[in-house]
This record gives sequence, structure tokens and C-alpha cells, in this order.
Amino acid sequence: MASYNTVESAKVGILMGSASDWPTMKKTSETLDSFEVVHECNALSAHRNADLVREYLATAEERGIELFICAAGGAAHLAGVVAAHTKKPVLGCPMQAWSLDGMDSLLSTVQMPKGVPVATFAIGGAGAVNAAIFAVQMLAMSDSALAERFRAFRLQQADSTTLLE
Ligand code: RP5
Repeated sequence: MASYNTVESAKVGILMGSASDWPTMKKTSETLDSFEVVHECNALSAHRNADLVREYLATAEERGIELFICAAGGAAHLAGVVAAHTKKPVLGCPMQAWSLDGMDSLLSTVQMPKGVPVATFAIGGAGAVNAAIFAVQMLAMSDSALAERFRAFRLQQADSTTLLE
């Protein structure tokens, strides 16, 4: 039977519309791991698991989830649906999915009508990583240890950019 996982002390909830999004969204999870941000990952479809998505969101904020990162492809409405059910910020990752090179996913994630925003990132892997980095930046506003890890990351990234092998 379809269900979802919860992780004690998780600050970020990663949701994806299908397990087929995991190869891309694994990068989000790995990036959060690299900053020691506790998170939970679930494949829950807005249309195939509509009741379960609502049930998951009903308790997520009480459990301490500070923001959601939502990935979907095609008519990608998961992030918008999640945004409708939570007061927490929602970050959207458009998946490249099966057609139109992900332009369908990008437009259906980014084009939220006014009033219920979804902060939308690039299609595919770059967006999946950037959503995690952005989540770190948001959480670092009230977590000085995380802010220090982020500062170290930026320094290391700047150094590695200029290295030629
Ligand atoms: C969306 O449709 C999912 O987010 C996925 O990107 C896409 C294809 O899903 P599957 O048919 O592979 O389950 O709902």
C-alpha cells in the first residue's frame, strides 16, 4: 500500500511526483547531506496519491519541516498543490521527464497565479542542486553553524572553479 517516510528532526521535505524523478532528486538529497541538513524524501504524486499528499502535509509542519522541495515532470502541479496546503516556502524543481525537454514541467511549475508562490529552479540536475543550496541559505538565516558551512562551501567552490587539471 502506498505510504510515506518521515525522518526525526527533518527540516526539509523533498517530494517528487514519481520514483522515476529520484535519479535527479538524489542530487538534492546528496547536497543537503553535504551540509548536514536533515531531510526526508518521498515519492508522492499530486494526482495518483492526492489524499496521501494531503495527509503527509497535515503533520509535516508540526514535525518541524521548514520548507518543501517539490519535483515533478509534465503537467507538473505537485509544487503548486503542496504550496496550497502549507504556510511554509515551496521550492519547485521541474523534471526533464519524458517530453518537451522539460519545458512543460518548467512552465507548469513556475507559472503560479498570484497569491500562492512556488520558487522555481532550472530544469533537471542544476535546478535540483540549486534548490538544495537555496534551502541551505534560507535555513542558515537562523542557524549560525549552517551559515558557516555555507561560507566554507562558497570559498571551496570559488577555489575549485579556477583549478585546471
Ligand atoms: C510526473 O510524471 C512525475 O513527477 C514524473 O516526472 C513524470 C513521469 O512519471 P512516471 O510515469 O515515470 O511515474 O508525475
